[in-house]
Amino acid sequence: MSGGLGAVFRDAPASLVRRQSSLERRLDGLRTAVKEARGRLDDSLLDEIEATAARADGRLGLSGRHTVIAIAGATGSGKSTTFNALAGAPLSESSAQRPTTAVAKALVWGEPDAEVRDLLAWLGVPAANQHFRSTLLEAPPRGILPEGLILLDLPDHDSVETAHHREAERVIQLADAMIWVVDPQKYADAAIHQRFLRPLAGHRAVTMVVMNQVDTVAEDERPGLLRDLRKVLVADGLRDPRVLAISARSGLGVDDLRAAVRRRVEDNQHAEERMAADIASAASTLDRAAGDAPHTVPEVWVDDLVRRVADAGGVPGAAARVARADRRARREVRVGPVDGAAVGAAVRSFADQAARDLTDVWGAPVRAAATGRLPLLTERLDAELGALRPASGADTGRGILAGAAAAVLVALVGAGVLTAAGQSVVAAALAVCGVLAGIGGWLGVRSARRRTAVRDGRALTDDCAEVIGRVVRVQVVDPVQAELASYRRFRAGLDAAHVMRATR
Ligand SMILES: Nc1nc2c(ncn2[C@@H]2O[C@H](COP(=O)(O)OP(=O)(O)OP(=O)(O)O)[C@@H](O)[C@H]2O)c(=O)[nH]1
Ligand SMILES: [Mg+2]
Repeated sequence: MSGGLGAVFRDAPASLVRRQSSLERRLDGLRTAVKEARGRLDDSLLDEIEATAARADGRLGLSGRHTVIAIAGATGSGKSTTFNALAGAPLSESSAQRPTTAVAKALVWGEPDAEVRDLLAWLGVPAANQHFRSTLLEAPPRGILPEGLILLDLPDHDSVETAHHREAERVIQLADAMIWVVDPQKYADAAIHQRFLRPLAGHRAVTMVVMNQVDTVAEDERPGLLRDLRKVLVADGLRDPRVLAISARSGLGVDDLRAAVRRRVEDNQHAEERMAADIASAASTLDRAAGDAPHTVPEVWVDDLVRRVADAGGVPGAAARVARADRRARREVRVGPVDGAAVGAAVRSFADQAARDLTDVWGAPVRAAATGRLPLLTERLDAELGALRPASGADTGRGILAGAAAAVLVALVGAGVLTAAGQSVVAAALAVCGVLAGIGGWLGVRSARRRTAVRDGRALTDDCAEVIGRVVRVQVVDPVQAELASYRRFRAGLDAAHVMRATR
């Protein structure tokens, strides 16, 4: 967390709400992402993330002067004994019977004002389980714990009592920071690692791990034990885990734990850090669930789709027939009907491109957007392409033909006159010129007609491309673009939710 925010935190009034505008922006981003993901990603996943956002929202509106630290762990690890040792008073029943603690207990190092009562109510700690330093019968020295600490003793997360798990899990989600208590026998048990420490690996800043009951282990075995615990925590994904060894029963290491708690409470950033870690983890979950998508459909993909649909409609063949046909026959050339299977294949490969880097869940609506109107697409294509009539351009050869005919006529008449005048050699030459003019004219006419036919063929190709482009845009590309626009808003939301990651 940035130093700036930390400074603001210390100087500001009690409520977190106004100071945490950056967290609020991140929360807004997360909510936007969830909104866009509705109907696309799994509902239960989105519900969970909404609940995370709601919890952060709830905490933001409550006391920023207090830091809630929950003591969590397996049954019998010594949570209640640790709680009592920290408090310097036997507040929570600890026992050899398992499990003992059923409902969270709170010790507040401060006055029972309205603000703290609101926070305790939000945490769901019943009034009977709320203890305040000033109201303890044997008030311990004021300075043993930091002002503003709310220490919670939780039920276990692993006993036969499911009500205990639920209570522990509920409060673990709300606390600003956690002290995980493990013991030398059960510290490697799967439950705590799989269900809590691994999913909370991103919450390192608000996680302390305590190896309790070290009095039961020979002194020379303790370093090896702690090394092994650290190894297990690293395997959980916790970077450079900090581990404290204590004996809550004998008091060994309890002062160190108190000092660690004091540093964290005086730092006064745990509420923010917890929320930031929750938001970052939720955003990463959404990230993984969605995958990546292009922000828009590139035009080359559309061009490619249009080309493939044109092939499926037999457009190149029709254009070639027009280019070969005479003027009357050109009018008879028809385009389509399209080959539905080939159109389907073209649309599917277009969809595959758009959904290539998305996960299956988010890819499915993108694909559905592309293929959802296939029957309508072929119907529209058949109707519009079928209605197209190839142009049959006027023969530009007419002028040439008239000119050539006039030249032949003049040559022949001239040749006749010259023959009559006894100029037979010149007359023959003129006649040859006339014949050549005739041949030239005929060739000119032929090539002009061919050019017109080729141009009409190209015009047909263009007309078809225009029709196909328009129909394909409405029936395929636009629905995909709408999906991608939603993805864009989702991504922007995630980016906003992630925004402080770089500074952490
Ligand atoms: N030897 C030894 N025993 C301890 C220590 N801490 C706790 N115990 C004992 O372990 C047993 C369980 O302690 P609790 O504090 O009740 O354990 P807990 O984690 O609160 O258990 P639940 O409330 O059932 O979840 C008790 O008999 C304690 O006296 C310790 O540091 N050393
Ligand atoms: Mg207990």
